[in-house]
Amino acid sequence: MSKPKIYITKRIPAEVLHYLEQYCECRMWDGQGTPSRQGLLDELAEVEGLLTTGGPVNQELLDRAPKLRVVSSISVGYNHFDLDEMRARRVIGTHTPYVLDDTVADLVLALMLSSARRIPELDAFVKAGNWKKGAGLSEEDFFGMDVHHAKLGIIGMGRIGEAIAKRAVHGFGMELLYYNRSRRPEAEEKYGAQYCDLETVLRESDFVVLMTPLTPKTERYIRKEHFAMMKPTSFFINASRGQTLDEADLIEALQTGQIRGAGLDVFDVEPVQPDNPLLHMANVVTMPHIGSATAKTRFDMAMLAAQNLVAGLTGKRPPHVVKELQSLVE
Ligand code: 8YV
Repeated sequence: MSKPKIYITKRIPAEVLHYLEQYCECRMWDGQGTPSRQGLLDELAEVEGLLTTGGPVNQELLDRAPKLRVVSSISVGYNHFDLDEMRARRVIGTHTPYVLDDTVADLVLALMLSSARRIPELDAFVKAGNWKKGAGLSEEDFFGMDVHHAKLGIIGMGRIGEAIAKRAVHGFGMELLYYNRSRRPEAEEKYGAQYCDLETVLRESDFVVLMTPLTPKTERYIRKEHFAMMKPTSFFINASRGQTLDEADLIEALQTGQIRGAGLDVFDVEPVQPDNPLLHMANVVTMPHIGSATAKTRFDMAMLAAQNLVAGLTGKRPPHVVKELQSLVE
């Protein structure tokens, strides 16, 4: 029997490709990054499986892929899936939860520490040769804010939220508030997290971490009125998706001193545009959407995505079908 054809939209580790080749006829994009939209659409006519990292899986793409049965994303977020279209065409969608939780949580703590202790700003100061006697600087010019024993508010207490809570409580003795659609008794028991409404989390926290997945309900979820509730000494950290907040409102909150600073791994438009005011604020630490980007975690994500794809194409139930499409495999 011939193997199902699959297309892979980015270079993946050789070991993962070898695994896939046992079960599938693989074509992999071997340029930088990912193919252009047109380049991708032109690959899909015969494809039964797609291994991807982003880019809309929508009507346009599905029309060009009449044989497609499984889309496996090398990501935990799947806001790029048009779930209604996929359900209507019985295309299974899978993602890669669990394997990236600790790596993303590490980055969130790094964003908290680097924004509160002004690490990129002061690193640039030292490297520019400005740390010298007689420069007219006082001790206070280098002051930051303490992370240890501060109050952390987590919006979105999922698996990554819990990994952040663990670090914050066990490593930094932080006090924890959280807001989530439903209560998370485990986070309450293990980390003493206190369940509050959104307003209390925003009003009382020294650090607010936004970790909610992007869905139609969470689009532009945090806006002007929410930033206005935060303390002027507080920091806002986002490692979910840029569209979970109103970026113009965040910029205004930073410009007007409503909040003290921000640590951002994600942006409304990515790659972030050079004229985005966030790139020109000393109190904002930016990263190029690399929450999960360590060699080990990216390997684990690619392997898990490959296993999901193979399972779906060989008639087995893939381990990580996204919850909205579970009905397709029941
Ligand atoms: C990126 C992420 O999607 O998993 C997610 O949802 O945001 C990230 O891991 C990943 O970088 C794409 O390869």
